[in-house]
Amino acid sequence: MSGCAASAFAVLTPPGRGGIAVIRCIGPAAAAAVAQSFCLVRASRDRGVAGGPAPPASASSGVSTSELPPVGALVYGHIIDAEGRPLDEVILHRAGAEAFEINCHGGVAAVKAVCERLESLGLEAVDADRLLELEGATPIVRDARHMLREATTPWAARLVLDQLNGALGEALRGTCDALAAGRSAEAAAAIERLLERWRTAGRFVADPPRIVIAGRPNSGKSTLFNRLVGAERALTSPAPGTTRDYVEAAAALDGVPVVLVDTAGLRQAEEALERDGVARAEREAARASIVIYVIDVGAGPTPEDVATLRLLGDRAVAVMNKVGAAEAARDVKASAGRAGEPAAAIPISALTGDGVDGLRAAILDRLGYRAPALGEAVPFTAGQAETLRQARDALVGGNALDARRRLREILGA
Ligand SMILES: Nc1nc2c(ncn2[C@@H]2O[C@H](COP(=O)(O)OP(=O)(O)O)[C@@H](O)[C@H]2O)c(=O)[nH]1
Ligand SMILES: [Mg+2]
Repeated sequence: MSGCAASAFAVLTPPGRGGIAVIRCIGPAAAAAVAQSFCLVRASRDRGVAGGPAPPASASSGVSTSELPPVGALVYGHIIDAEGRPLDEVILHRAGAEAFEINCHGGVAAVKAVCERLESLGLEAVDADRLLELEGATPIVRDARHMLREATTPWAARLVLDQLNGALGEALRGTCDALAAGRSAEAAAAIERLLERWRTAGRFVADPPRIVIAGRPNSGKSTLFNRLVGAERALTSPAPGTTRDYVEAAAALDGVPVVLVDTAGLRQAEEALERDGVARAEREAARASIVIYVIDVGAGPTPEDVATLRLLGDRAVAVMNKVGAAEAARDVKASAGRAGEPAAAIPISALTGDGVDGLRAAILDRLGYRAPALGEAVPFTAGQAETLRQARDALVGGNALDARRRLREILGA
């Protein structure tokens, strides 16, 4: 950490109840505040994990800053109030000369007690993002840490971790150097490559695409939804029209986070009960990145199915559901016809899962996804992408200086 003027702390763990909460304290006043509120508890042989007698809860008076653990060390003790009474038992980690992490119990009351004590000793309470800012973290590091807290799949976490470890920063610095040396063509190609990585991968981390499953009642939408989500989430029934509303769930396709939406049939509602659901289905389809349109192979595509698929155009991925194992195993590419036509429908069985891997691949393909290589530079926020586009436009306009300024903005340089 490069020393920062303000002294502050933030709870790094999410709000609510948990086993452990981590409170990070930084700044020139952090050591004094931690020393005043911390009381070292000597390890006792009597006190196992099972909970032997607690060390005497007699009043104590904190430690001097010279008694604080060295950088990198962890010590066990208590956070104490102004009278020296224990507020919680903690593991104190000295993360840097002016950085401490208090690992206390994750209960709401324990966290509140420790935070109030730190505030009373002059440390400012801030949120985790602000704390990183105070510590002088670059915008990429701040965004990456934020995204790592939000990431819902290991794929997304790994992609962001690569950027936290410097992949994006290195690519941007290389591009800045190229611009400074007058190698504009090289820089333009590098910016294009980064924008391409945003479109094909990074944007899915920032904003998981919505995938709506539509089709006539009883075609197998809810069964497919459950299979793709990997859990029994939506209600399925042999009676048409069981899903009267829509259900959505966070899911992953080969690790790429998506939001799946199961709907009532997209069709002229005859039953009043289904009418609301159908209207919602139409609204949902309008908001979707992709619509998986399910056709029951037994019923075959109706004129209405054909019309709906035409309307959805490129956004539709048609599937022919309830096919036998032999048909589903056929190469997806073997089916002829234009995208969005029933003839191009991907044969699957939502019930057995046959053909569903092919469907996953087809969806990712339609979304324009391409798996990034390990350690590859990938912009992962809409803000980074926007600034890259501005840099590209500046370069197209012959303003290399402005382009470089934009790139340095992402770097925080
Ligand atoms: N044989 C067979 N039946 C299926 C398949 N997919 C769904 N079904 C059945 O079709 C019926 C309707 O399914 P459901 O998912 O509720 O359809 P929805 O109305 O479109 O949501 C249920 O009895 C399912 O078990 C499949 O691939 N093969
Ligand atoms: Mg249903």
